[in-house]
Amino acid sequence: MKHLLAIITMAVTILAQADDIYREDVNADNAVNSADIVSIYHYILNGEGLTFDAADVNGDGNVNSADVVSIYNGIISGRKIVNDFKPHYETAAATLASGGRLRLSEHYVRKNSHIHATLRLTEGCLSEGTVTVGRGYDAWYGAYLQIDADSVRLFRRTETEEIRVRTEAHGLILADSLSVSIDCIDTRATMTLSAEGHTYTFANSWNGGGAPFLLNQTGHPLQATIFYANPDFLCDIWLLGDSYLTTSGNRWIYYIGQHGFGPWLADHCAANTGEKALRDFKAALRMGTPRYALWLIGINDRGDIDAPTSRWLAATKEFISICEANGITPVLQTIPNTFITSLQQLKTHQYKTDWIRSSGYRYIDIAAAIGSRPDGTWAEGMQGPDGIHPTAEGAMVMAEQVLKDFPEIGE
Ligand SMILES: [Ca+2]
Ligand SMILES: [Ca+2]
Repeated sequence: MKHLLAIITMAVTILAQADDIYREDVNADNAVNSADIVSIYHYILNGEGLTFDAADVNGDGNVNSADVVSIYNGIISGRKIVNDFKPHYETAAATLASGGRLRLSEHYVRKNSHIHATLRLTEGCLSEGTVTVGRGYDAWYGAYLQIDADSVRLFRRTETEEIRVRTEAHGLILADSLSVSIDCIDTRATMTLSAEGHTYTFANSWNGGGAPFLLNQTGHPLQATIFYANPDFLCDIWLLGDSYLTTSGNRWIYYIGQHGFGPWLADHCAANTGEKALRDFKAALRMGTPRYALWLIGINDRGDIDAPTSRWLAATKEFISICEANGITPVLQTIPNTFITSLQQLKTHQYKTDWIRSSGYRYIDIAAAIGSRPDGTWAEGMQGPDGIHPTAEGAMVMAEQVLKDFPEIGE
């Protein structure tokens, strides 16, 4: 409270620009000031006066001191988040029959993902069966927790199989209710089970993507809710891509991250194609609107014969028209030719790259940066052993090109 009074005493008032409404303006009076801090404290203490989405200023799915800090930072720095009046979360609730599932939108935004599920249990239901909560059930990159009366098991999915990563005894008494939270920051998640006023928490590496879900396999009907939120939906920059966006030392995103740049939203999965990326972009747009959307897509689409492949081109054109209809600046990326070592096969994307270079839209010239050649090889030292991904040196060169062609990522 002392802190609150200090802030109020400062009485800093910054009037919002006439045409922008900011998320920090939680009480919607067109000013971001101490009154917003008072409003949010009132909501935290009493649960009244604001809607949940208005109070969750930073969009992480919780209303707490971090949102107060967001308002405070907005007042002090003058940098505020323009409100697009979208719900920055998704939720579903139902009484699930045994075998029933709650499922939210499929996308592959991973970092900063927050999943929260609640269950009303019936006597003994978890002695005979399980509930499963996570992302991507039956999908590549799925990761989820399967819970019974005694234990919680963490699974992840590869392209073809389900792998049990670890099993923990949770030590909770699961009688009336259970809540499950999975909070993923970057590539690690903290998992929390709560029941009867006790909690069990553990952390593990986490690369889960796909639709958030809850599955009832208890043999009994259960009341359940699932909630997904991600503060990255409020970012100005969205990156739509494939395995090139993995955070490892031979990917350009790693070197951009090393500079401390960001924040951005990254929606990516390995082998992503134009059609899948477009579908996920549409799902993500229900929860936010960026200023820039980067279309880093094409290397997994079919190779070109005498024109850009039609499905990639159709998806790319639709991506551009969605951007234009929503006031988003599209930024494209040229596609390196590859020589897939395992198949001894050239895959050329030259017509895609030519189309991008002459499209009139902004683009990042990755293909030029790494010296992509017509035979699928790249300049000396740039191409990794699989012929598709870069070496660390190639990734660094790509990062430099990204900063040159899209300097906004460093601002
Ligand atoms: Ca206000
Ligand atoms: Ca929040």
